[in-house]
Amino acid sequence: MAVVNLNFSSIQFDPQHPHIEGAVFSERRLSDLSGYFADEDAYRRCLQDGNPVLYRVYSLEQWTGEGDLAYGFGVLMPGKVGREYFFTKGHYHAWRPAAEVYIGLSGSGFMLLEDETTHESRLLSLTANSVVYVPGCTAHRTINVGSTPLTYIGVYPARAGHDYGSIERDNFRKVLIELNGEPHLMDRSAYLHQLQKGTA
Ligand code: S6P
Ligand code: ZN
Repeated sequence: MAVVNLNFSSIQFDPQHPHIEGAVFSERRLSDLSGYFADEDAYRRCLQDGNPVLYRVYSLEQWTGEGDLAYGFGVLMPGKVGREYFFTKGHYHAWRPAAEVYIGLSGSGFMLLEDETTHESRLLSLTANSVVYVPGCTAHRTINVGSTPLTYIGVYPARAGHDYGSIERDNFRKVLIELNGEPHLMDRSAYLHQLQKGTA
Protein backbone atom coordinates (compact mmCIF):
# COMPACT_ATOMS: atom_id res chain seq x y z
CA MET A 1 0.00 0.00 0.00
CA ALA A 2 1.39 3.39 -0.97
CA VAL A 3 1.96 5.96 1.79
CA VAL A 4 0.88 9.53 1.14
CA ASN A 5 2.36 12.61 2.74
CA LEU A 6 -0.58 14.98 2.58
CA ASN A 7 1.38 17.98 1.41
CA PHE A 8 4.17 16.62 -0.76
CA SER A 9 3.39 13.33 -2.32
CA SER A 10 4.61 11.11 -5.07
CA ILE A 11 2.84 7.82 -5.13
CA GLN A 12 3.26 4.62 -7.03
CA PHE A 13 0.12 2.66 -7.72
CA ASP A 14 -1.24 -0.40 -9.44
CA PRO A 15 -3.90 0.94 -11.87
CA GLN A 16 -6.11 -2.13 -11.38
CA HIS A 17 -6.01 -1.93 -7.55
CA PRO A 18 -4.97 1.58 -6.54
CA HIS A 19 -5.27 1.06 -2.77
CA ILE A 20 -3.67 4.21 -1.44
CA GLU A 21 -3.39 5.21 2.18
CA GLY A 22 -5.59 8.22 2.82
CA ALA A 23 -7.86 7.55 -0.17
CA VAL A 24 -11.60 7.34 0.39
CA PHE A 25 -12.84 4.16 -1.24
CA SER A 26 -16.27 3.77 -2.76
CA GLU A 27 -17.77 0.91 -4.71
CA ARG A 28 -20.86 0.93 -6.93
CA ARG A 29 -22.69 -2.25 -7.70
CA LEU A 30 -25.36 -2.79 -10.32
CA SER A 31 -28.08 -2.32 -7.68
CA ASP A 32 -26.73 1.19 -6.95
CA LEU A 33 -27.60 2.21 -10.50
CA SER A 34 -31.27 1.31 -10.46
CA GLY A 35 -33.09 3.41 -13.06
CA TYR A 36 -29.92 4.44 -14.90
CA PHE A 37 -29.87 1.85 -17.70
CA ALA A 38 -32.42 2.21 -20.49
CA ASP A 39 -33.33 -1.46 -20.84
CA GLU A 40 -35.17 -2.20 -17.59
CA ASP A 41 -35.87 -5.85 -18.45
CA ALA A 42 -32.20 -6.45 -19.17
CA TYR A 43 -31.33 -4.66 -15.92
CA ARG A 44 -33.62 -6.97 -13.92
CA ARG A 45 -32.13 -10.04 -15.63
CA CYS A 46 -28.58 -8.87 -14.84
CA LEU A 47 -29.53 -8.31 -11.19
CA GLN A 48 -31.02 -11.80 -10.96
CA ASP A 49 -27.73 -13.19 -12.25
CA GLY A 50 -25.90 -11.46 -9.40
CA ASN A 51 -25.09 -7.95 -8.36
CA PRO A 52 -21.70 -7.27 -9.92
CA VAL A 53 -19.39 -4.45 -8.97
CA LEU A 54 -19.57 -1.88 -11.76
CA TYR A 55 -16.81 0.40 -10.55
CA ARG A 56 -14.54 1.42 -7.71
CA VAL A 57 -13.26 4.89 -6.94
CA TYR A 58 -10.33 5.84 -4.72
CA SER A 59 -10.47 9.56 -3.98
CA LEU A 60 -7.80 11.77 -2.48
CA GLU A 61 -9.68 14.80 -1.24
CA GLN A 62 -7.71 15.80 1.85
CA TRP A 63 -6.78 19.22 0.57
CA THR A 64 -9.25 21.96 1.34
CA GLY A 65 -7.42 25.24 0.70
CA GLU A 66 -8.34 27.72 -1.96
CA GLY A 67 -6.53 26.65 -5.12
CA ASP A 68 -6.07 23.07 -3.93
CA LEU A 69 -6.77 20.08 -6.13
CA ALA A 70 -8.26 16.66 -5.48
CA TYR A 71 -7.95 13.54 -7.56
CA GLY A 72 -9.42 10.11 -7.85
CA PHE A 73 -8.64 6.77 -9.45
CA GLY A 74 -11.49 5.01 -11.22
CA VAL A 75 -11.68 1.31 -12.11
CA LEU A 76 -14.72 0.62 -14.30
CA MET A 77 -15.50 -2.99 -15.14
CA PRO A 78 -16.33 -4.28 -18.61
CA GLY A 79 -19.85 -5.47 -19.33
CA LYS A 80 -23.25 -4.48 -20.64
CA VAL A 81 -26.87 -4.21 -19.51
CA GLY A 82 -28.72 -5.28 -22.61
CA ARG A 83 -26.82 -3.44 -25.31
CA GLU A 84 -25.73 -0.56 -23.11
CA TYR A 85 -22.14 -0.63 -21.89
CA PHE A 86 -21.34 -0.35 -18.18
CA PHE A 87 -20.90 3.25 -17.08
CA THR A 88 -20.46 5.43 -14.01
CA LYS A 89 -23.44 7.30 -12.56
CA GLY A 90 -22.19 10.60 -13.91
CA HIS A 91 -22.51 13.97 -12.26
CA TYR A 92 -22.13 17.71 -12.45
CA HIS A 93 -19.79 19.35 -10.04
CA ALA A 94 -21.67 21.01 -7.21
CA TRP A 95 -19.50 24.07 -7.81
CA ARG A 96 -20.49 24.33 -11.47
CA PRO A 97 -17.44 26.20 -12.84
CA ALA A 98 -15.14 23.36 -11.72
CA ALA A 99 -13.49 21.66 -14.69
CA GLU A 100 -11.76 18.27 -14.53
CA VAL A 101 -8.95 16.50 -16.36
CA TYR A 102 -9.24 12.77 -16.97
CA ILE A 103 -6.14 10.74 -17.78
CA GLY A 104 -6.67 7.26 -19.19
CA LEU A 105 -4.42 4.55 -17.75
CA SER A 106 -5.62 1.29 -19.26
CA GLY A 107 -8.55 -0.22 -21.10
CA SER A 108 -10.80 1.18 -23.75
CA GLY A 109 -13.68 3.57 -23.23
CA PHE A 110 -15.24 6.95 -23.62
CA MET A 111 -16.39 9.96 -21.68
CA LEU A 112 -19.89 11.16 -22.38
CA LEU A 113 -20.24 14.88 -21.76
CA GLU A 114 -23.37 17.02 -21.75
CA ASP A 115 -23.49 20.79 -21.47
CA GLU A 116 -25.96 21.86 -18.78
CA THR A 117 -27.31 24.83 -20.72
CA THR A 118 -27.26 23.77 -24.38
CA HIS A 119 -27.56 20.00 -23.70
CA GLU A 120 -24.97 19.51 -26.42
CA SER A 121 -23.35 16.06 -26.12
CA ARG A 122 -19.78 14.99 -26.79
CA LEU A 123 -18.36 11.47 -26.80
CA LEU A 124 -14.60 11.53 -26.26
CA SER A 125 -12.22 8.60 -26.31
CA LEU A 126 -10.68 7.59 -22.98
CA THR A 127 -7.95 4.97 -23.34
CA ALA A 128 -4.41 4.46 -22.08
CA ASN A 129 -2.35 7.59 -22.66
CA SER A 130 -5.29 9.83 -23.48
CA VAL A 131 -6.38 13.01 -21.74
CA VAL A 132 -9.91 14.39 -21.69
CA TYR A 133 -10.69 17.92 -20.57
CA VAL A 134 -14.12 18.28 -19.01
CA PRO A 135 -15.18 21.95 -18.89
CA GLY A 136 -17.22 23.38 -16.04
CA CYS A 137 -21.01 23.16 -16.09
CA THR A 138 -20.75 19.82 -17.93
CA ALA A 139 -22.17 16.48 -16.85
CA HIS A 140 -19.62 13.67 -17.28
CA ARG A 141 -19.89 9.90 -17.33
CA THR A 142 -17.23 7.26 -18.03
CA ILE A 143 -18.14 4.27 -20.23
CA ASN A 144 -16.19 1.03 -20.71
CA VAL A 145 -16.52 -0.48 -24.20
CA GLY A 146 -13.62 -2.89 -23.85
CA SER A 147 -13.18 -6.34 -22.38
CA THR A 148 -10.84 -5.32 -19.53
CA PRO A 149 -11.27 -2.79 -16.69
CA LEU A 150 -11.07 0.84 -17.79
CA THR A 151 -8.77 2.66 -15.38
CA TYR A 152 -8.22 6.39 -15.19
CA ILE A 153 -7.41 9.35 -12.95
CA GLY A 154 -9.61 12.43 -12.62
CA VAL A 155 -8.11 15.68 -11.28
CA TYR A 156 -10.46 18.43 -10.14
CA PRO A 157 -10.59 21.50 -7.89
CA ALA A 158 -10.82 20.54 -4.22
CA ARG A 159 -14.00 22.55 -3.86
CA ALA A 160 -15.72 20.95 -6.88
CA GLY A 161 -18.05 18.60 -4.99
CA HIS A 162 -20.56 16.30 -6.70
CA ASP A 163 -24.13 16.86 -7.81
CA TYR A 164 -25.68 13.51 -8.70
CA GLY A 165 -29.31 14.61 -8.44
CA SER A 166 -29.79 16.05 -11.93
CA ILE A 167 -28.44 12.98 -13.68
CA GLU A 168 -30.32 10.62 -11.36
CA ARG A 169 -33.51 12.46 -12.35
CA ASP A 170 -32.98 13.26 -16.05
CA ASN A 171 -30.07 11.02 -17.08
CA PHE A 172 -27.96 11.85 -20.15
CA ARG A 173 -29.78 12.51 -23.41
CA LYS A 174 -27.56 10.04 -25.26
CA VAL A 175 -26.89 6.34 -24.73
CA LEU A 176 -23.88 4.34 -25.91
CA ILE A 177 -24.97 0.91 -27.09
CA GLU A 178 -23.35 -1.93 -28.96
CA LEU A 179 -24.51 -2.16 -32.56
CA ASN A 180 -22.99 -4.73 -34.92
CA GLY A 181 -20.16 -5.21 -32.45
CA GLU A 182 -19.28 -1.50 -32.32
CA PRO A 183 -20.11 1.33 -29.90
CA HIS A 184 -22.94 3.43 -31.28
CA LEU A 185 -24.16 6.71 -29.78
CA MET A 186 -27.84 7.42 -30.10
CA ASP A 187 -30.62 9.49 -28.53
CA ARG A 188 -31.97 7.91 -25.37
CA SER A 189 -35.52 8.68 -26.51
CA ALA A 190 -34.97 6.80 -29.80
CA TYR A 191 -33.46 3.81 -27.99
CA LEU A 192 -36.33 3.75 -25.47
CA HIS A 193 -38.76 3.83 -28.40
CA GLN A 194 -37.00 0.83 -29.98
CA LEU A 195 -37.12 -1.02 -26.67
CA GLN A 196 -40.86 -0.35 -26.36
CA LYS A 197 -41.48 -1.58 -29.90
CA GLY A 198 -39.26 -4.60 -29.31
CA THR A 199 -36.99 -3.67 -32.23
CA ALA A 200 -33.90 -2.75 -30.19
C1 S6P B 1 -14.83 13.09 -9.63
C2 S6P B 1 -14.48 12.37 -10.88
C3 S6P B 1 -14.39 10.82 -10.80
C4 S6P B 1 -15.76 10.14 -10.58
C5 S6P B 1 -15.70 8.65 -10.89
C6 S6P B 1 -17.00 7.92 -10.59
O1 S6P B 1 -15.13 14.45 -9.89
O2 S6P B 1 -15.32 12.77 -11.94
O3 S6P B 1 -13.49 10.44 -9.84
O4 S6P B 1 -16.22 10.36 -9.28
O5 S6P B 1 -15.41 8.48 -12.27
O6 S6P B 1 -18.08 8.50 -11.24
P1 S6P B 1 -19.36 9.04 -10.44
O7 S6P B 1 -20.17 9.76 -11.44
O8 S6P B 1 -20.04 7.86 -9.82
O9 S6P B 1 -18.82 9.96 -9.36
ZN1 ZN C 1 -16.22 14.94 -11.78
